[in-house]
Amino acid sequence: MESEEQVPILQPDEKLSKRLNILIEQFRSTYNVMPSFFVRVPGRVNLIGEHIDYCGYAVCPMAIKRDILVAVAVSKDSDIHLTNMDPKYKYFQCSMKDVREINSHILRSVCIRDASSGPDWYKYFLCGVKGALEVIPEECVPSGILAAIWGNIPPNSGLSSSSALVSAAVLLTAHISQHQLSKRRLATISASAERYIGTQGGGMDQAIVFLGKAGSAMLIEFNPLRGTDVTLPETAVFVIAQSLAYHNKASTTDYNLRVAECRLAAQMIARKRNKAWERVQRLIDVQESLGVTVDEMVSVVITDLHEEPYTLNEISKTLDTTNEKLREISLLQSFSDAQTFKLRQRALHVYQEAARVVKFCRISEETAITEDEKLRQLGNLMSNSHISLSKLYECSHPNVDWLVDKAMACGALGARLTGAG
Ligand code: ADP
Ligand code: NG1
Ligand code: MG
Repeated sequence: MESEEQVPILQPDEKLSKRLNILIEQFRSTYNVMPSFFVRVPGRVNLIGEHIDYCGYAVCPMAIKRDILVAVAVSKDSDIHLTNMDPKYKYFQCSMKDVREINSHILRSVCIRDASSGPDWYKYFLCGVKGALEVIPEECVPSGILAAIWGNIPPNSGLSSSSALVSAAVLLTAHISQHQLSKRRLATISASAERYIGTQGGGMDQAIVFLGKAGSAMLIEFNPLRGTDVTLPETAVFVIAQSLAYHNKASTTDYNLRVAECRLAAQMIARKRNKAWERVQRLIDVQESLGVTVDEMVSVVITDLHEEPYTLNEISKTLDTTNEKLREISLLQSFSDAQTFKLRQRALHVYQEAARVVKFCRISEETAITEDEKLRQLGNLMSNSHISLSKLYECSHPNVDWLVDKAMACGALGARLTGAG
């Protein structure tokens, strides 16, 4: 019997059945056998709560219909074979043993060293297989896997095509090994697995992929991971537009730099407030150790952190440590010696964005205000989120800002970038 905790069985409608038949044909013509099962994993749009999951704060995404579909069967040899419906993603084959044994640092560095266009597509799949193999007993896993992939989530558009692919690989590896894992476990494994690509993501994307429900957005909270349905006003319409500005997170340091800035900001505040900073990893940790609200953290940030960018030397001096130790416990990735860190701006964004998420969910469920007023308030929160991402977090792009301005000029109640930017 299916439980709430387990991934539901796919119930294809007419449109999906047509796609499955096309995928079966690709599978059969490539491997000369029929697939034995399929997995389907959605993309997501984040409504609010951007760049705060890795700081420990709740986010509010929803799953979308665009997906990654994979047809799968056991392979008689000991290899993973991958074919893709899109010819730009070339056929790939490697041994299961290599994926099992590959050192995570090697997979990560191999990926980072790739061209500026980002890691080869199959590496996202291998991250997922590797993540699953780490928790499934070796004797349960078949010697090899045949897979045919078909995705229609526009890549690099903030809709998390990569997490859908990684999560699909985790799910199919578990299923082919007859190893049942709960949705929450799959989400956690997928979040860790995707970090092998080189980015220190917070887990929002993989969580909504598995926990999301049709017809509602979801408040995703971390540690422990949990999802609560958020019912949006019936008249709310969300339009997703793509700026066509391209930026691959995995081949640049920008994303991890923001993660590091948040960690350093948390450690600096902890130190200034006489807390043991070495144990502080996330901005939520320091909030909890001070026992104050996120709103109060805004004043703490303004008091404790200055506006000018920090050098590593200044941070080490304040924390009474060395640059080497900081590189090891706080940066977790090499940055040039000239790198500076905008601690105040990043921390301000995080605490204010965390407060916006709480308000967004509260207003969505509010019964004492009119529908129009609800929409107006939700729209305002989304627009304020965008301003913060653009000005304090500096992760927008002129094309995205242009789209936001145009949307507002056309009568939208709010507009913002979604995803990492
Ligand atoms: P996002 O997750 O925002 O879409 P990323 O840069 O994180 O952007 O991931 C995009 C990458 O994921 C693509 O460059 C490609 O390597 C991989 N990918 C996405 N969709 C597919 C697909 N349908 N088939 C193969 N690889 C895909
Ligand atoms: P994108 O780049 O949109 O998939 C990334 C992270 C999320 C979150 C957002 C910013 C991964 C896989 N995803 O999402 O965890 O931090 O940026 O809110 O790293
Ligand atoms: Mg991605």
